[in-house]
Amino acid sequence: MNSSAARDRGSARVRPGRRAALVSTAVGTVAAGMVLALATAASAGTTLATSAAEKGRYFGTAVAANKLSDSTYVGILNREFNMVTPENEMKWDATEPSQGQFNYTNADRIVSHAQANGMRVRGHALAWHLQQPGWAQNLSGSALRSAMVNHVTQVATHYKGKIHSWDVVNEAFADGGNGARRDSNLQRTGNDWIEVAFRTARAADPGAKLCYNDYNTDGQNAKSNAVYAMVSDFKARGVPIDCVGFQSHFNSASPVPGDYQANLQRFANLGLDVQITELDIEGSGTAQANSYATVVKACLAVSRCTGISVWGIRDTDSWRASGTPLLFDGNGNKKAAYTATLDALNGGTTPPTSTPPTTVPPTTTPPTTPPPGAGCTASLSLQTWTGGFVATVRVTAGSSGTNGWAATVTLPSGTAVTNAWNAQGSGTTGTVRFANVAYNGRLTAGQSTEFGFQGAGTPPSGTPSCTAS
Ligand code: 9MR
Repeated sequence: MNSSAARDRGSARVRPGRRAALVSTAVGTVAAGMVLALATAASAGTTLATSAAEKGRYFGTAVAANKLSDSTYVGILNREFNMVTPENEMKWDATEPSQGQFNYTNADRIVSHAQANGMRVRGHALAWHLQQPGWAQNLSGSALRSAMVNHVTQVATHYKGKIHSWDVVNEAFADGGNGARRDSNLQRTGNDWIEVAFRTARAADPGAKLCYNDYNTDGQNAKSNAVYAMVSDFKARGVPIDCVGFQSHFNSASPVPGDYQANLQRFANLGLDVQITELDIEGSGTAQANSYATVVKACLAVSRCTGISVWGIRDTDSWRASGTPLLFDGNGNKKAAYTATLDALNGGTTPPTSTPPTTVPPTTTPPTTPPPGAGCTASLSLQTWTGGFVATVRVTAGSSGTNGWAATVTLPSGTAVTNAWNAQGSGTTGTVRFANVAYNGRLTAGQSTEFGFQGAGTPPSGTPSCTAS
């Protein structure tokens, strides 16, 4: 029995009802107004990843390594998501089954799949009271503290440069309204165990964002207030923390709180990112769809809410399968909740999936020189440490928008790119050209997207050049 299961006790299970049928728009006669509407909608994405990317967010899912041989599962994964969280494969019991003996086989499979398909990885989780190997459960005091530090160092080092965000510490606060830390073997090593884990993770992988992750912190309550106080203290004392994850496991007994957005915003106001990390909402039909839309809109309304991950792909993949809490049914079909999620990501303008009109717009000869303000611009921000850096490049479309773009960065002599995300790099040294990937090439006028890369050596300076197509 774990705390998650305990959390479920007493929650009324919503029986899966009949899913709302997906409504497809029939295109009949093609009126001029319809053509205009389609042209407007064309800037909206048609998958969760593309639509989220157009809003500068990622859209992710938990992935189980043993499902990577399921073609339906992988088909949806590759089409819809650009962030993956190993559901169990990076946990302590999986990665260090015997003390000092590390096994990355299943986690590496997920990371390889992500890298081969242009997705990023949320690491989950370095220090947690659950899913500890037996040998760790039996340790205490300084022996356990040393084992934890070694575990964080080894795992974060193994995945250095490959992780977008790490859940460094998971679920360290108690339920029950008094805002206390959860009692656990890790907590009993001393109250500073959390900051020690964060400092250790930063030293091992300075390029990863470091998150605190928890459940039942989605609205303002005693537990989220306690996390807020800890994070405020960490920021004040310079303990390295970059993000807070809100798991967002919802059901009828624990629905999306009315102050969800306000709670995300107050954490963002502390000067860190917020992420929705394990979203699932039990239910069906319109009610479930509306709840998903509420969550997406809340994230989009908080500029530092950088992404949303659902906790599985199909209902049958869920740890709470009987609650049908996900976006795809057991056959891999899109549910009403999917459509509502995509629609919310698109700001209410999901493009029609029906056949486009056959009317061909008049062709015009493109101008040989771009009009003023066309093209794109790029800006660079850096996170540096001795011997390396992470660069984030923001690409902004000019007045014509883009169908594709490329940003060029000139690296100092001796510096090399070791890893890039959300863009395809050509070369690793000297002048490196980063072109858009499938989901972020199309930008409307003034719209921005970000890509990043990690480098070894001296960081670049100056403004990257940008060309649009
Ligand atoms: O989805 C995970 C499930 O397969 C495991 O059996 C379970 C064991 O604790 O953990 C589940 O994932 C949890 C996540 O790691 C942390 N937040 C709560 C999730 C659901 O329990």
